[in-house]
Amino acid sequence: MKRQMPSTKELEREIKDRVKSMFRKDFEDATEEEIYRACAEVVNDVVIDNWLTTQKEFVKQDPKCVYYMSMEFLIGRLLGNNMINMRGYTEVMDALANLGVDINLIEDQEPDPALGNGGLGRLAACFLDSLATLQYPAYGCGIRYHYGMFKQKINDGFQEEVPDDWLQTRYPFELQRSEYEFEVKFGGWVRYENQPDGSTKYIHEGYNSVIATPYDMPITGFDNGMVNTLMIWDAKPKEVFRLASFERGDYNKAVEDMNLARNLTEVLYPNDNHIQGKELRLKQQYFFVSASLQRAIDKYLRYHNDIMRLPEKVVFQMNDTHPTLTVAELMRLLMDEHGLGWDDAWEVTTHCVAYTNHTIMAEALEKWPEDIFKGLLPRIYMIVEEINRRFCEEIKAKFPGDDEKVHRMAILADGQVKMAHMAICAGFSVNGVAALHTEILKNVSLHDFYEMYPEKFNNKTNGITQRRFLMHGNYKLSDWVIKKIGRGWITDLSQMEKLTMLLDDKKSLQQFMDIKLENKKRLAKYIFDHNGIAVDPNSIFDVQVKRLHEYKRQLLNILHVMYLYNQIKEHPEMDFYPTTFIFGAKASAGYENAKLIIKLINNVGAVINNDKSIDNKLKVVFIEDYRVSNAEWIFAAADVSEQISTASKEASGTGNMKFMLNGAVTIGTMDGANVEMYQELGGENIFIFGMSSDEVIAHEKNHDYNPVDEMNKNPHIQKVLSQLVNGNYSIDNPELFRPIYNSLLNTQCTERADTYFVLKDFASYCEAHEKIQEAYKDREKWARMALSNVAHVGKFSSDRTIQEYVDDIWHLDKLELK
Ligand code: NBG
Repeated sequence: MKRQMPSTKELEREIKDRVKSMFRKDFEDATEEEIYRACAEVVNDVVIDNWLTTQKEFVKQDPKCVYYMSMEFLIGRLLGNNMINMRGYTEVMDALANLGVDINLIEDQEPDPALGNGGLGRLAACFLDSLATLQYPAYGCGIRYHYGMFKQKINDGFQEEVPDDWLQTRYPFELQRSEYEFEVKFGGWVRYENQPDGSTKYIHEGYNSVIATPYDMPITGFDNGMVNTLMIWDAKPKEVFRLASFERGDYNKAVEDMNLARNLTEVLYPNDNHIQGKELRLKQQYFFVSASLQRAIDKYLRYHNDIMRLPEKVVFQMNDTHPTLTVAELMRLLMDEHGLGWDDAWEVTTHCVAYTNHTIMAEALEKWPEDIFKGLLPRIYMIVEEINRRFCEEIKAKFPGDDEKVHRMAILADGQVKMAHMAICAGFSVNGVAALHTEILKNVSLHDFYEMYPEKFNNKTNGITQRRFLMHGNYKLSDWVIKKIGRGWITDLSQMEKLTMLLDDKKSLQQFMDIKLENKKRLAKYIFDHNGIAVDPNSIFDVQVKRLHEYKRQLLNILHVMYLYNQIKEHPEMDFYPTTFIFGAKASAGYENAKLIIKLINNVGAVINNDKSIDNKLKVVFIEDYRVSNAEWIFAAADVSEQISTASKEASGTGNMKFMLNGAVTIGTMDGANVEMYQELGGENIFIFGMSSDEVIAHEKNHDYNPVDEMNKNPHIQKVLSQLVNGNYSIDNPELFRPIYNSLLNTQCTERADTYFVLKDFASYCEAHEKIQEAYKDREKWARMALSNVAHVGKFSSDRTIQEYVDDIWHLDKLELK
């Protein structure tokens, strides 16, 4: 039976009791942190009961389930999310209010678990939310990084990285499950033994190993009593005593094992759309893949005896290439531990694994040097060699005489192990994350593979969960929508369509805009408290928040701000609607160009924000430490959403959808899921600019783009570029921004200059912004555009995405819950 949250009255009592039993304090004397912990336990009580019930039904009904394999789960804070999903948010809020405490302050005590970089990790978290809400059994499998995504401090305009010690105090929403520990082995060598029956036995020796210990986190569905599990793995050394006494006095090895365990799960690599080829990263990948597969097979064999029928109950979805070792490790377990021959093991594996591609960026394609790979995973390497041998035979048979093609497609080539090639070779499904992205995969970046296995390729356009990004982040709008069209949209976002009936209702439009203003005031206060900058909530809030990457073109945005500033200075009389440009972005710690762009944004802000002569027409704000928790408030407050990547480069984007859900109007290129937003919205409710992906791809192919031409024909660009290097924005060190200037214009080497076509799209971007200015001045028209965005957001729920994965790829069984 589903357990409900207690009533407000009961909650008041329970929270007070908890504070007393946990901290031996009266409520009045408790700190906010202590109250948070008490609330977490009260909510946990309900969650745990439902978790138990779900797991019991799981055993009884024996449904097929998905293991979502991902190096990243950017789950964000759980207290608020769990309260919403258990339908007790308002009750807790009221209980706390009755006790004289603001729920926001309490929620703010929770560390924001940032076990992910950006879109890829947040997508995984949204998927788990939707799976539980749709009652599909699922496990998230990942790593319990001790330090998640770093905290960003801005010091003199520069980014500084500070470790994110989210486990400093016990995290209330995780549960260590020591009963499910497994050993994972690295290094050593493989010995063969011929068996009497003619088969060969492979024995792994001389390895180092760690114990993988899982921590389970509950993933609650919305209002259905369903609770799935996110299992994140931590590493610990084999018992020190055992090491010393059983490893034949090999003290060095004991120390090595201990260090291995200590380092393995220490930190998340802070790279988004970029691979750092570090051996430790490969170790992390194998570690969580091996542990997760062992647990999955263990669970399967507890209730079934025919391992050949594993695909009937289990599917492993590989979130990008990071967990591709799933292929070879599953083969190893099936053959070496469970006695299958190659053909049977391959049959099972290729019906259990599927692969999602999340990018076409070349620097994100995972390739491991063969020697590192072989040294670290000797048995796995042997298996990969055999997979590769058979795969190359298959290519030759299908395309006789095309040796070039075999070389291009091989898993082992040029001294490297190509992870995507293995994922596609073994996966029964290969999907992209937006329609355009999937087309580019098929026609350009994975064309060879598409020719070989057209039936594997399919599209699953990304989505987001409306429970977190509207109900929790923007409860005012959420309540208003409930008043207007009921509650159906909470689990069926397509019902937002009903809002179209309000598009000509002046009173509703006004209410809608009043809520936006309230949200802008909330953000303005946050900005004042954190940045000391006073921004006018009545100005246009024009926002770009996402990871900093040159292809996402924050540079285009800030160059345009510099241009606007010039215009306002030159033409003080010009009719300009005051605008606040808001940025938030973390740059990977080693990505110099990206970090310099952050500095540029901050320096431009410092000049503009302090220039009294422009009468507060322009403000530039860089929000420090952009993360899930402040993102929710930022989306709620945005008027304009900047989705301006170079066409073809952003596989999908998901921030674009979160803004749309909150009634911001997009300025964007025809890239990623923007294309589908455009289709849902019609051209009049979105501002599209710039080159198409076909044009970009053609320029890249023909090498015929010269940014100097763009500069020469546009005096505004000339002026802005000269201001990059004349000390305008860096008096003390006029050369500071020279690397940015060179990246755009590098006259020695035009082929590599302005890789992302910033100057090429500049004029068209300026024009689109002029249209936004015009549109915003007509307040009613703008309200209609903004509300249209909410009304047409239905497609972009992760509930829709998950249902498509289930129908086309996973074929899961729904769990029945009373
Ligand atoms: C990112 C893409 C985004 C996309 C997310 C989720 C990687 C490798 N890819 O466009 O850049 O929205 O994945 O699919 O992080």
